[in-house]
Parts: sequence; structure tokens; C-alpha cells
Amino acid sequence: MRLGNPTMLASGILGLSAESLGNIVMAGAGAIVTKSVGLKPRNGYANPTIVQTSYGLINAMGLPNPGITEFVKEIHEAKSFGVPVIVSVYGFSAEEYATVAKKAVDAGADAVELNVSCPHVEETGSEIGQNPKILAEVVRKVKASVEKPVFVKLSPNVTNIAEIAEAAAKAGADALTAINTVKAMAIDTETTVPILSNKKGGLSGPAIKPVAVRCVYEIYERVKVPIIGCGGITNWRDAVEFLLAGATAVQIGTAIALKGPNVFKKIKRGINAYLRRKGFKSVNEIVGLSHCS
Ligand code: RRO
Repeated sequence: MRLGNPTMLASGILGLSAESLGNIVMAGAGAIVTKSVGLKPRNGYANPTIVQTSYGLINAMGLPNPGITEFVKEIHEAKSFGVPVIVSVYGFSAEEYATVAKKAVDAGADAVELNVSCPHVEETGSEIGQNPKILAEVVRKVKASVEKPVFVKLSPNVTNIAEIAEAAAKAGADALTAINTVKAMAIDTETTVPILSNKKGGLSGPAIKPVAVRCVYEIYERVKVPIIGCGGITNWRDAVEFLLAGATAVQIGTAIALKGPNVFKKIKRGINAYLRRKGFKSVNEIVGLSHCS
């Protein structure tokens, strides 16, 4: 898959309607990843589903989505924006992941990103992505059912992310996205109870950037498949840090909520200016460069 620039919209932010995806493409994203879609519609959790902290957001949306059959319309429409459309997929079994992935690809998805890392929905997400055997089974089943690239989005909530990355790569993953949100919670000191209706959720934004950079660095040392860096990128310097750690592209999510969609253009221009200033001809020249020292 070729990208016009190395920035992509991360899954989960503005990714449920084609209209919002179109706005992100206008703002300069080189590719878009949709919100995670499953076989059947889900309402998600009751409010509050998001808490803003000084360092980032904690969410427990609970996988709200219209189901793949309904979502096919949005995929068709999103295809008209002229950038690759990557459909984020989840399931409650390997078969379900494969079925949803096939429907997404049949509808025109340029790739699927398997969400095996949602930190707070039982029997899917990180319950799959924390177990190398189950993860490998999911990846193999999806690879057998689609002819497009299969990305796997990994959870940071594991002891050894490189080991999980290796299991996904051996099972045939074409790229690894690192990372999903970090398990977190917030408690209201006045009411004395957890703020999110689900109590626990996933932390995103600037607070998790150093965790994400470390994860990308560790994965790069272990596996040879392309890595897509994700976690707390809000400016070009953050993006360059991920490229140096070993990512070939980056995903941006929470920064859109914090700074607006123009963050894509700014990051794209900033990366280009950095490459020129340092005498590099392309992004590829700096991917993994920090490992050379
Ligand atoms: O919908 C969510 O609550 C959610 C998902 Br699917 C995910 O992968 N990561 C996250 O932080 N929230």
C-alpha cells in the first residue's frame, strides 16, 4: 500500500461516518482507519464514556458501531476520497473476525486492521491480543479469508509486546500498529466513585507517547514487518520520534480532539522540513535510524 504521506487517522476518532472521514482527508491524512466494526450492531456503554485529564483522554466507549452490514455504505462512500481506507475489525471469535474482514474487503476496504487490543470489552480486543496462540489463530483465519493487507493493532497492556508482535507476524500479519490505549481509570473525589460508567477505560494522548515509542522500538528489534506508530502524537517532532524508533507511518487520533484536524497538515509539513534540514531524501531513510547508534 502506498501513502501520499506517512500520517493516518487512528481508529476510533471520527471514524464512524464517511462525512467525518472526508474531513480528515481534506485536512491532509494520507490514509484513514475507521472505528472498529463487528458482525452485529452494538450500542456501547452508557455515559460518561470519556474523561479528559491533564495528560490525555480516558475512554470506555464500549465498541459502539452499526455492524458491518450497515457500515458497508460508509466504506463505499469513503472510497471516493482518494486515500486508502482501512477498516478496523473486531470479533468474538476467529471466525467472526474473518467474516467481518471479508465483508469489509468486499465493500472496498484497501486493508483491514484487526483490533485485538481494546482494553475494556470482554471476550474480544486485548483478551485476544494478550494470548499469542489465540492471536495467531485470528490472524491466520483472516489472512485466509481476504486478499488485502492485514494490519494487527497491538495492546501495550502486556508483559512483552515484541513476543505478541512476533506471533502476529509469523501468522502472516502484513503490518503491526502499536499501540492501542493504556488501561486506566479516574475517580471523582467529590462523589468518591469512578467517573466512567464502565469504571475502567483506555488512556490516549501525550501521556502514552513514551510508552508507545518504547513499544515500537522493541517490536522493530524483533520483527521485520512494517510498524505503524500510534499513541500521543500531537506534533511533527513526536511523529519523527516514532519513525526513528522504527515506524514507517504514524496514526493520529487524540490530537484531533485536542488541536483540530489541521494537525495532519502541520505534522506532514514538519516532517518534510525536518528531512530537508537534515539532508534526508525520504521518510524511509530515517525509519529505525535510532537503532544504528
Ligand atoms: O470502543 C472503545 O471503547 C475502544 C476501543 Br474498540 C479500543 O480499541 N480502544 C479504546 O481505547 N476504546
